[in-house]
Amino acid sequence: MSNQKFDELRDELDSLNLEILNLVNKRAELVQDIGEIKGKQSTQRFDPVRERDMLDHIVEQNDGPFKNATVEHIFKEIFKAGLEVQEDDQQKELLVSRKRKAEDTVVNINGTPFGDDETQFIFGPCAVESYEQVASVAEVLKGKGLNLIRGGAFKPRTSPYDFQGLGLEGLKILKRVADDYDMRVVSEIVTPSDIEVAQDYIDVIQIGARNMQNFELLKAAGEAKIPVILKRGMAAKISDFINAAEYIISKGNEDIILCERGIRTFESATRNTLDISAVPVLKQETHLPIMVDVTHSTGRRDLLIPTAKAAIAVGADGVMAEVHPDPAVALSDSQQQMDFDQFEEFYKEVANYGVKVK
Ligand SMILES: [Mn+2]
Repeated sequence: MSNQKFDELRDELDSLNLEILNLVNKRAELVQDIGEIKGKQSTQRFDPVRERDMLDHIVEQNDGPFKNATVEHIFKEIFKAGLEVQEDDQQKELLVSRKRKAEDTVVNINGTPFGDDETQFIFGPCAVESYEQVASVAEVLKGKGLNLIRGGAFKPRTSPYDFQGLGLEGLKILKRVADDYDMRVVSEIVTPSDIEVAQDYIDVIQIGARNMQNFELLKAAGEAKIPVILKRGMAAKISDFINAAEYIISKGNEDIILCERGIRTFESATRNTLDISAVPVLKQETHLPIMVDVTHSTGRRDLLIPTAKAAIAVGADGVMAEVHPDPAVALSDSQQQMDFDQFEEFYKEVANYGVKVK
């Protein structure tokens, strides 16, 4: 073969490559158009029957030299890349995403803004045990000018034999405390059908870590008229967490606060591993306010102050911690709740810690 012929063949190859590139991108554009139409009709994007038909049709026309299996393989990769383009587009479209809304969402909890320049705190006992118990905590918090209080009425516990909470009775106690002390109450709801009635008693619905992917509960919370604190599941990736929030917002409720509460890792020095970098990641990816639960992430009283400071330093909009008048006799999480003296010390250290990093 002459050198000239060799060069010609190479040139031809180069221009074929560009032709294929053009065609592949043209195909991707078509797939995007189809994806958009499908998105509007909310049809499933991946259609295996359609893909099989396309592959069969291509293989029928194959005259070689590639074997049918090779042709199938090549086209499967092209199809896959097309689907990925659709998914990227879909990602951009998430209602919770920064791409969709650049400015920070500030959640209004009955007059208390969450997500603006001020760091918010949510303290309170793990579980509602009695009016007197919650009221004594409210008294201390109110003395500090704090407006938000938490308390569990429905307690999803690891063991079915552990204290399961007072249920509706607990919500009624919270309501009384809220009225008597002019505070806003946060409490976990675990059953979709309880969401509606809960709104008569509480100001913020909490969805706990164990329910982060309880999709029926998320949808019900999305139809609620009050804000939602969504806690990260203990084995949930940040993308799972974001999608869980999307379930809520997709039903119309935009008042969502994300709560990092530690994830399960091999480390056993702390109850969970506080994923502190989740805060700035979530800040970048979403427009929602983010808080950190230092009690459940560490499970250790001696780590509450440094982790709360870390949370504020890294850009969290709020911190949650458990406070109980007498943790030793608490019906749940007795090891990790603060008593009033410890709370005093905690709040003194943390209340004015640094400036919120935006
Ligand atoms: Mn607890």
